[in-house]
Amino acid sequence: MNAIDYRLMFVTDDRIKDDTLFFKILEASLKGGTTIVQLREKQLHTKLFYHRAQQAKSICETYNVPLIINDRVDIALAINADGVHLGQNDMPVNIARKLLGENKIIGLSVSNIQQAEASNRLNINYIGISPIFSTNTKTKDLDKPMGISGLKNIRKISNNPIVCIGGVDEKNVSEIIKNGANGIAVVSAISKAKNPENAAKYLKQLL
Ligand code: TZP
Ligand code: MG
Repeated sequence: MNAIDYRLMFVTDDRIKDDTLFFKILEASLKGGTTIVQLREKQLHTKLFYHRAQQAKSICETYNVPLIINDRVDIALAINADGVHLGQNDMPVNIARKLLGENKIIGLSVSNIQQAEASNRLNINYIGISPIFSTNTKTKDLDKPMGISGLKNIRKISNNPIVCIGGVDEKNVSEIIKNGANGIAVVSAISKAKNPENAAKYLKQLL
């Protein structure tokens, strides 16, 4: 697999129901310099999720940016996405790897040092520290924020690239990168910005 640029992951905002707006924001984020997209849908039925994924894939291809799918290995396979992002309670990594093959990206959320240690023994491409700071965007199954001290501890022991998610914005991005993360993953800092393209551009500059 080519080296993946994890610097700026845009995680799509499933609060946006209107498809036109949803894809407008996705495209703006790509114009602004998003380096990888994670399609995250917690509420859509499978058929609608699949259609959003198909469309997202075609937009990401135009910008030559990889698209990964949150939770759903089946949808990643169906649209030939570049990979998946899995949580601790999603499909086991070894099974996802079997299904996806060696050339796809698998990201895994970790919320503590034990999970990060265990992830060193898994066939994954990156870990997501989840959450690094507090956030209102995700309310279900959210662990305690790990903060910069958590990031530092995980950096010391992890073999994998690290992406930080949760409450990341232009005010804290520099500190995250300074402390060893390879990238940030954001929802609101782009999706809720007045101008999502400029927001992505600004975040990218800070990376
Ligand atoms: N996983 C951990 S925190 C989070 C997810 C999907 C939400 C991040 O959203 P925001 O708006 O960037 O804080
Ligand atoms: Mg999940």
